[in-house]
Amino acid sequence: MRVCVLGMGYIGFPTACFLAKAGHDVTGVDISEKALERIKALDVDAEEPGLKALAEEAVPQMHFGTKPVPADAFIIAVPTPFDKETKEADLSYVKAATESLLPVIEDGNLVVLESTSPPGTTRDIVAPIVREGKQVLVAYVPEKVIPGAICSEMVSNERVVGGVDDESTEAAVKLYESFVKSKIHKTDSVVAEAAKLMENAYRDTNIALANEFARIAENTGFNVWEAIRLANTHPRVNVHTPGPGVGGHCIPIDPWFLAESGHAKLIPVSREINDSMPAYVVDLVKVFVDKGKIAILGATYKPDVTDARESPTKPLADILEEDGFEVAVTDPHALNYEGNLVPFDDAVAGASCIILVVNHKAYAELDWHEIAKKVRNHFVVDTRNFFDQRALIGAGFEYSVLGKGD
Ligand code: SAJ
Repeated sequence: MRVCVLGMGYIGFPTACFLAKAGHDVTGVDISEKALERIKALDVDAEEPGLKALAEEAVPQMHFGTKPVPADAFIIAVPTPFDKETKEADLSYVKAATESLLPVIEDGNLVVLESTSPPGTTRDIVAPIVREGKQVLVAYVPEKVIPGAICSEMVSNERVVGGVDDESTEAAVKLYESFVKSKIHKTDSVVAEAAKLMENAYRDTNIALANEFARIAENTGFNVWEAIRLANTHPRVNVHTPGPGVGGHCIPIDPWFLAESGHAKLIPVSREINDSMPAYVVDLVKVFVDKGKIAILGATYKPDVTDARESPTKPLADILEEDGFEVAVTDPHALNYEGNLVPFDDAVAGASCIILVVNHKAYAELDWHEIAKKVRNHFVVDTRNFFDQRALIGAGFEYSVLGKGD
């Protein structure tokens, strides 16, 4: 089958590669020439497990261009940013990508939207554009992969396929069956869109609950980590993990696409709780010091990835600076952090307090005796319950752990 994938980002590119590996004739389309040049040069995220090898195998078999070419199936995997003012999805990329198909689309073609979108987008926005005077099949197939395991999850995760009609669903299932090795669930496009958003809203509200438990624990005098561990031994309980806030370009944003309906109460409150965590971490720092230099370890939105989008590190650094602290942020992996990054040794030199924001594997091996010689004051705030407390105490540090009130 000839497949044209629009958007060579973190979903579109590996999807195109897997389709090419499955034997399809694939064209990768992106409006950015630069992005295409990087892909053709196999300059892909080397820290994403398996991506480089996948690219090496698939890219030589693929075609690339800045405009769609005639194909049997089109997959749209472009960003759906979020308007921070209105808290609504910005569908301009989805609309532009859909409209860019008009010069090449033909009767019998399949158009699949993968971009995370508010319920109704495929039926009410994508389908009317491509079906104008044409018999086109249209479906929504949400992406499910987690950064850090994109290449394995793209093949092994169960998928939901929702057509705007049954014929569209069947056509999309056939396409995805060619590379997905797991169960494919059939539904309609609106249910598929809603289910995707519910997955991330579930995670966000659950993390908000964990963060609320952490605050209760600190003020009541118990250890939330131990309490969550024990609560989760119940067969029907899965409390998530507290932390300094929720980052990434999915979980802090997608829940708003459901709240757009105007019928959400819990979702906005959960967002507010999670967004308030950086300020809460600043309060933990102030128990130790009220001025001086603060070293922040970690700028990415989660451990051992390069992506720093929406990471809680930036708001945390901003609040500390507004409060008169000097801030130095360090990270061994971050590629797109909005602020300044410095090497680890520079960050801790002269620091009055060290905050762990991201529990990168590299931070498990820190030599606290060496760090103790470089800092000004021996204080640590661990927001991930990650550090070996005996090592910290042994090196003369005082520390607090978010959620440990015992
Ligand atoms: N976090 C916590 N506590 C937890 C779990 C996560 O504070 O217990 C924080 C992390 O530190 C991070 C943020 O939440 O800052 C988000 O991380 P994540 O690992 O939960 O999720 P993402 O954004 O990397 O990927 C999610 C995934 N969705 C679900 O697990 C339901 C992924 O499968 C989706 O494809 C992706 O969103 C997406 O693109 O929608």
